Amino acid sequence: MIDEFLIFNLKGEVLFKHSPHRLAESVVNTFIDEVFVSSTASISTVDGVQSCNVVDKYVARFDQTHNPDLIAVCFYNKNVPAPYAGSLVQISLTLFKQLLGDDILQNLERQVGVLDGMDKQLEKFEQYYTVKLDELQQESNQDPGASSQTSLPLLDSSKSLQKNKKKKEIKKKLRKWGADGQVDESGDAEDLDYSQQDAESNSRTTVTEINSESFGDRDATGRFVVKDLNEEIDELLAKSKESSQVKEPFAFLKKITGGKTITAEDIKSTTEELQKHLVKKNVAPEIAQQLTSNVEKALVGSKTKNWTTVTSTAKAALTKELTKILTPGTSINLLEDIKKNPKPYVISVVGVNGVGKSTNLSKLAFWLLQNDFKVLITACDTFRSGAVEQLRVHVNNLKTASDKKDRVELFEGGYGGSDLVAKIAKNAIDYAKKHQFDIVLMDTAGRRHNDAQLMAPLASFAKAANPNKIIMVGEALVGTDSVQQAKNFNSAFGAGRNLDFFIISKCDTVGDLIGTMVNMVAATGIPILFVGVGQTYTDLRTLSVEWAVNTLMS
Ligand SMILES: Nc1nc2c(ncn2[C@@H]2O[C@H](COP(=O)(O)OP(=O)(O)OP(=O)(O)O)[C@@H](O)[C@H]2O)c(=O)[nH]1
Ligand SMILES: [Mg+2]
Repeated sequence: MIDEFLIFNLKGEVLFKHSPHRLAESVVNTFIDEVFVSSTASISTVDGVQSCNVVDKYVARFDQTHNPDLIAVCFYNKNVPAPYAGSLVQISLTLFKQLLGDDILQNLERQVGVLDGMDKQLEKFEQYYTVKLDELQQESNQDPGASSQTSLPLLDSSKSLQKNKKKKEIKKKLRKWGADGQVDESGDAEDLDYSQQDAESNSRTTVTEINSESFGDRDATGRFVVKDLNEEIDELLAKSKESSQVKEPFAFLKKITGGKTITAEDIKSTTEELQKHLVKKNVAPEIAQQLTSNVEKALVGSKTKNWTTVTSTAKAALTKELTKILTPGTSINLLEDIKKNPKPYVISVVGVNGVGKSTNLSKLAFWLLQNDFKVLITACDTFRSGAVEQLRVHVNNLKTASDKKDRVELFEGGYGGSDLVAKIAKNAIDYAKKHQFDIVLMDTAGRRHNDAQLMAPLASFAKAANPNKIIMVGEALVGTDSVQQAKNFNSAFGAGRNLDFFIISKCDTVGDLIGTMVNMVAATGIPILFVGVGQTYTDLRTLSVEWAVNTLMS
């Protein structure tokens, strides 16, 4: 049973496609790559038609023709063989060339679309293809042990020719249709009596299985007769047999291996479109520009696989680029790191005002409590009024929500300046050591990233608390400003100390406009630990890079 049949040209344009079963695009791409681009496929020739294995379970039977240069390929699953695939390829390619070849050459000369103005011929080809496929399938069913050779009418030995002629005669008598498109049985009762044939062939040649509209013409008396169709197909095939055959298989296909060398000009409009697309997704213009210029650098001068267009080549390269950026270069296994290090393990959370620092710190605490750690939450936001009380509420909630009353506590020292922050940080660590806390989570005050005076205390805080990890919370809503936010926070902790992770909060509020995460990671190279997806303690998720990239590219 075939999965897909294609006719395409050297530019990789698909001129005809029939997909009885869904075939993954990757199978076709692998075939193109291994046969025409890298030439790594192991190709054999069976009955004059090439054959190779593709992606474990598929077989491709393929053939080519000159003037115009066309390739036909048929894929089937090894486990469900289609012994007629080679014949289908050969016959269909011949018919396609006979019916459309001259017009394709004319269109090439006129430099218009390859199939422009050829609807009728295509329709006709489709009808013929359907007839032939049906015929080949029936023959194969009747004689499952038959090799592909036996199903090569006209192009093959006189023996198979005779055999097929006989079969065709039966069919010719069969397919007669009245003016109303119904089967015309007048005087044809004998023709339609299949009781003499074996039961199997009977079930396959029942006239009602044939759609009168799918092929053929009405004759002068208004009857819709398929035999004309078969005759025309035979004529076309015979005519083609007389014309010269391709002498050196694949000689002309070598053109395909050369591919198209992509120029800056080719790719410019595509990368501009991709840039606009990224900006619409909330990626900052400078990051979008940086990403697409990486795509340009990677592709200009390279050769396209002819199968793919410059646009899809560029899209694939951008997908790769985004995946590379969002995939953490270092381990983000925080639990493992906590276990490896001496207690208490200190984590501080920083970011601009209102982005969700305290909420996401509480989510982290909930997660750590689930992992049986004893957690001390420290109120190092000594600036904003109500910040300490807010954390107190969170700690009380966590005691109830986690059902681990004795495993989480608040350490607080009131309100005051940055000296107080450093003092609270040190005292909290001492307290944690004394009371065997595994982890100290330090909340900090929100601050504007472009206000040097507000940012300055972060360096002294980092020195006093010496956190194992500094996590910046950035909200997905922010957009373009996220680039500068990430850069400024990353460089706020003094020489030799950077951010360790991001938590991107409020991802539940932006739909597919998730460009902020790309901005922050691309600007700093710091990986994303979690994304926040709501306001409750369980609304924390690890980032699926695949999901994020698909969302950005969609
Ligand atoms: N929808 C949604 N809301 C969130 C998320 N994270 C935090 N919030 C909400 O954002 C608001 C601000 O959260 P906070 O945790 O107080 O933010 P903050 O950064 O600590 O604020 P300051 O301490 O004032 O700088 C609250 O209403 C939170 O419920 C999230 O992932 N999704
Ligand atoms: Mg806060």
